[in-house]
Amino acid sequence: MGFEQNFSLKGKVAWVTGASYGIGFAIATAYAQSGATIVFNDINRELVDKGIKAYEEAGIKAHGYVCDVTDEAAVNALVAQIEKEVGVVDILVNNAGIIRRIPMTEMSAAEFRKVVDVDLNAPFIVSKAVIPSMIKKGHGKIINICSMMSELGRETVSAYAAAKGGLKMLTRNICSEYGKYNIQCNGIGPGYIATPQTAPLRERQPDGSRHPFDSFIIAKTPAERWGEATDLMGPAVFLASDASNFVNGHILYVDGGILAYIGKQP
Ligand code: NAP
Ligand code: GCO
Repeated sequence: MGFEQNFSLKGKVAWVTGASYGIGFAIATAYAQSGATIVFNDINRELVDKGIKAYEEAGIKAHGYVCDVTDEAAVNALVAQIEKEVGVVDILVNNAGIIRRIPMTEMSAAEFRKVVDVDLNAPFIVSKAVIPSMIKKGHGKIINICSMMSELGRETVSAYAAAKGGLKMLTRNICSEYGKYNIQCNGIGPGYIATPQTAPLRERQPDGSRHPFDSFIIAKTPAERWGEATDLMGPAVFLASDASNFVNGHILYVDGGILAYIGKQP
């Protein structure tokens, strides 16, 4: 058996939250193509049905469930249902997330709390729900989808940056507390990726020119392009596979070099 088998996910159950489309969908697709059985959830039936259809079109039989990841009772019930209908979760990707771009002094406490609830509290809730069975099984992989904002701030994203910064430290703490049970918890920090979440930052201007933020990101990225969700597939498979069994508490930035670069001189 060649070394490449260390990257196989054959026989594993992988749950990617919020994976009807976008980054989660790309990661789940990579996992399926690496041999895993795919479980995903999204916040409503319409999105789940859309996701199931999209997976089918990609040749993947995915198990889709409606679940709001901020609802602890619903998450715990879903874990029991997944274990009964599919099997124990070997790989969890905390992907579901939201962003609200509002200047901090104009943001309500409720809006701030909502972002933190989805982007930080939910990864806690879902990880807490799957870890006991991972301990019993003797292994587990938890991958938290962090962000450039786990390291950097920018105007209007205070709640998101606070949550993603917290998610980096939650990742390190799960590593610290559960590494002895052969559970590896790592993060992926995507750069600026072309998904619906960043569509407002890439909209063409009325005169057909690039959005100013679009031009800014191109100047800040050595690769001189936005990332695609497919750019995350390889790193996600690596962190979910046996090839990364001694990698723990690490945030793998997949950003085309943004964090290493001062930016192109205007
Ligand atoms: P996206 O297009 O907004 O997809 C996020 C998914 O999560 C959507 O399906 C969304 O459903 C779902 N979701 C939101 N709240 C949920 C909840 N309470 N329960 C269950 N599902 C929920 O985002 P994306 O660009 O693919 O990003 C995925 C992850 O990567 C997020 O954590 C994001 O913060 C992170 N990220 C994105 C980028 C980027 O440039 N795109 C870069 C770094 C990190 P709805 O459609 O109903 O909202
Ligand atoms: C923003 C963007 C970013 C990306 C991503 C970068 O408004 O700055 O949405 O936050 O989503 O998190 O890594």
